[in-house]
Amino acid sequence: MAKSTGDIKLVKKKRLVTAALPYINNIPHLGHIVGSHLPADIFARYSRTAGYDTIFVGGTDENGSTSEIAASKIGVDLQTFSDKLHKEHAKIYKWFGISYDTFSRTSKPIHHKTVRDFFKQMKKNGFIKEGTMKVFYSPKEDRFLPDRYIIGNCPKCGYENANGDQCEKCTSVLDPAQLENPRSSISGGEVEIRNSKHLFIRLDKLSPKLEKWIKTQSQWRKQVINLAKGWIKEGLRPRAITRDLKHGVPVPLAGYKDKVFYVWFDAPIGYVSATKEARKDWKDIWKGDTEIHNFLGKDNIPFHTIFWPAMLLGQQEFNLPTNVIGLQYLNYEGGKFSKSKQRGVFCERLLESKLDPDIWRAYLTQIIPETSDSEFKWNEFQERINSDLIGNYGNFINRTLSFVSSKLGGNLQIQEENTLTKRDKKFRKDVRKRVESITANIEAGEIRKGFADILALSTEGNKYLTETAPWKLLKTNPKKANDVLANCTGLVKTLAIVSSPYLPFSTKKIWEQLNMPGKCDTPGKWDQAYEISLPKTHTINKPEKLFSPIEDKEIKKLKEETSKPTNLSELFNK
Ligand code: B3M
Ligand code: ZN
Repeated sequence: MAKSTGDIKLVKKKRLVTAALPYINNIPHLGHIVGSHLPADIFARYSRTAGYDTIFVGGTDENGSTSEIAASKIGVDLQTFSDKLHKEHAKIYKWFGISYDTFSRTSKPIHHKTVRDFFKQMKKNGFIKEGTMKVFYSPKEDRFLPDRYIIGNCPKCGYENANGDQCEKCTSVLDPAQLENPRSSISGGEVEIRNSKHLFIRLDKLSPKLEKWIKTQSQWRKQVINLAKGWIKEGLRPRAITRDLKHGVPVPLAGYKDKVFYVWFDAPIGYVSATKEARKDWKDIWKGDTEIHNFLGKDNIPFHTIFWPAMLLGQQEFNLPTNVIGLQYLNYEGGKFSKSKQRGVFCERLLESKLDPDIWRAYLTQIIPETSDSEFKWNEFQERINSDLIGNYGNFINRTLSFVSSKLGGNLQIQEENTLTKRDKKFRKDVRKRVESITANIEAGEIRKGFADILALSTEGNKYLTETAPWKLLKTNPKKANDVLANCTGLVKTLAIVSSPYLPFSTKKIWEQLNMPGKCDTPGKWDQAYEISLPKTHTINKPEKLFSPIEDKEIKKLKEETSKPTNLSELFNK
């Protein structure tokens, strides 16, 4: 369904984009940014510019054992802890330009109600049953130890610090009783097994439907679909959706006063609650003709390909995801990010650095762990920024606009069709093909490849500029010099549009320098990127350099500054 508003076409399809809701046990590091928020943001920005009616939601996951443990370690109540951490998260995502329509919280009443309603619907449909679960109990602490309160050896891969519900290393979803050598993660003390009454989701009953649905998901990345198929093949058993915890969403059922919902039951429903906050037409979004694109990290894949879709199939009202973009892990300089070892780039420090967020977005995009784990390296960061972003992309834009400004007084005439040379035609065709490829890559959630295409596009521009040498033509054939520079300026316009999802801050500046009306990321603008057209006669504004190269000494300083994470106790003056 295409609607035309002046020069802009709006494809009216609704598209809901989500980034996994981060736990707030800590302040995020770069791994969290590249592992969901940034790729989701690029996809959402693209979707808006391409004319989709886009809703981009996220929020903090504040329930469950993770936050409870973190707050109690510092000695503050969960509410105080969450209020502060939520603000820290929101501030960081804003700095990076993550364009959430709503960045919500799972502690909000609207979320609690959405979870209650969702549960009741699933129960009514016959997909919830009561049963007993073997859970760990600590006699010393006189409490049950669900999920992250318990650690032990993973029965699948042997990892020694697997949580009660999942092994972070191999991503296997576990039942606590499967852990070998279980111990309390708080006291390290002995634990015993007790039976506790809980509610279960009938994954066994939902499995055939789920399998059928998974088999039709050809758009999912291979790793994601293979993992999902593997779990189905292993056989799905009912899984507990309640926990013996104090904090979380209360269970609306007699006999469950001391329990709350399992965090992985309530958190994905957060996508619905956040949509409710963002839009009045939320029902339409969840029940109507909407595409849903979920971006998330490796350990979240089982929950987004099995657990959450099964919940949706059991609830029988809301849409299932269109694409589950599961990402791998980001490492830091040959190892893991580690707060205690001060290994990593800790985001709160970036906000204090004077560097342009787009520089970070540009490098981080190039290391999004799309198909395998990837690595942040300082020397590569410097190299990529100086050579790709500045030497290639920025240089083409600045070279073109400076030339137009200094040699043509900023004035251009668009090239007439009948004067196009073979080279000009090839240039136009190459640009069109590249933009098609950028579009296809982003559509498929291949964000990194889309950026590689953008760099290839400016390489194309630099080549055309060098081969046609307008600086020579100015003396011999000024008309042709104008034509070449008009084509290059047209490409600058195309570049501004197609790179606006990646570099939202710099492309605004490019658009101003180009002196183009409106914004480069207006909904529906994307279609104008395919042709390098400009108004018939056009005058640009004064060009300015977009980025400055990063020097060795700056890298050294940045590395020092950003590797010092905030101590959470200090944040609370403890
Ligand atoms: N909070 C896990 C994480 O932060 C979890 C994601 C929920 S998405 C619905 O990695
Ligand atoms: Zn494991």
